[in-house]
Amino acid sequence: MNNEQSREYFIRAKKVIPGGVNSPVRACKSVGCDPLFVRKATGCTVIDEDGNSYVDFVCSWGPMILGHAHPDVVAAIKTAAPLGTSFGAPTSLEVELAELVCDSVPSLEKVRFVNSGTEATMSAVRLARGYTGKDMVVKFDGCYHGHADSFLVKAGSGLITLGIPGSPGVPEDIVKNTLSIPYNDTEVLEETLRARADDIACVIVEPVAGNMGVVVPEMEFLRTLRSLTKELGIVLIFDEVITGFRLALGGAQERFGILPDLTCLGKIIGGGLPVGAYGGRREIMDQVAPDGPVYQAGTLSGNPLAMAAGLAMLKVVRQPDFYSELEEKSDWFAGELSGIAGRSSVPTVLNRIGSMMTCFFTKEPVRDFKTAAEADTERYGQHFRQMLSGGVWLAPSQFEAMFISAAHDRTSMEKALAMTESSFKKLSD
Ligand code: KE4
Repeated sequence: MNNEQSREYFIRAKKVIPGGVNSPVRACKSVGCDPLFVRKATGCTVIDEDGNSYVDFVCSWGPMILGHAHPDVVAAIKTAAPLGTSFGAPTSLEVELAELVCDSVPSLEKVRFVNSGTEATMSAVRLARGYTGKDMVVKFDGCYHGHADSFLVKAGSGLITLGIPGSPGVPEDIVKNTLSIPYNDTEVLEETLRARADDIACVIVEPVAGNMGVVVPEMEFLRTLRSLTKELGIVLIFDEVITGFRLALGGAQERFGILPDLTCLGKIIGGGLPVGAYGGRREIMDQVAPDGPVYQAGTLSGNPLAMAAGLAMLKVVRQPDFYSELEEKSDWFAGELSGIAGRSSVPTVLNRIGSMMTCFFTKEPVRDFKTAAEADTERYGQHFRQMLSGGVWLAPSQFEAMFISAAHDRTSMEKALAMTESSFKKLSD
């Protein structure tokens, strides 16, 4: 496969952009290869700068649930652009999108648009702190909520080891209020919340984890989380940046029937343009400026092109049968993938819910960060490179999700499955 153009762009990029990329995981360091530069994408196919085409299971890390360059989304952007690209003033588009988002997500009475998932989660945590008057935040090992300081703590910085910075540049003073405890561990959860209820403003959780690879919550864990936070006056924040509009129209909270106090959204909600959002009960959201004292702002929040793209996307996913058809297709693909893995001698565990899944190269079930970390990342890297050379683009990290979109057809999925079978044969040699 000729990667000459990508190689040249990468050399140029590294001179003017840190690591040659605008987000670290795109550098493909953990899978032992250089990044390919994308020229264009349509449907479930991505074409790189050398003209090589790939069946895409990254889907821009989740947003492209309709597939790339969906005609309705492209048309919406084309219609909006000539009317002006940003005003710094309210528009009808953001009202329409806010109404549709609140109508779609069960716990949302009000929503504020921002420009990324990170902005959404950092704002939701500030709001929870402002609303409760308490400072502590509880998160879970292996869950990622964007790169705001208070989230960048070392895993396991729980009750015993208060927040330890997970990155240089993050002051201990900031993360000492963040506790990180194991996902799916109901006992530690109860112990932590009861011990520090008077100090804990909120718990933030990925209701299905996507950032340690896909890890599905045990229902007892999620139900206990909801009941305990209600009992103890702690704000429950569902970070649905990945699961929102992915697992159901109303996200994980609709799928599981568990309603948080605040929800963070991103990715899909912008149809591929930069949109994040946080929202929840009116009583809490009315604390946000200018109505309330909790400050949050953004020059490009509610950007008209992004709102137009988000509206177009939402109108497609709100069509009857959208999610049932995606579920059926994903179910078939996961079944075939499990069959291939089961027939090979390569130890793998497939975690899947809806149209998001991860094939872990490990023997034991993966139910939290500790068991996810047992996976053989070397072997994953070899699998990634073999699949890429066969024209299939997987997430360049064992600890991410792969996504099925409405644009994945039987032919593209069968190609990916055939490549998987051939890759597994090489892995078991
Ligand atoms: P952004 O700031 O990247 O829009 O969203 C942060 C974020 C928040 N919450 C969850 C559950 C997320 O998954 C993310 C971002 N996800 C990663 C990959 N899983 C984005 C990819 C990247 O960092 O380049």
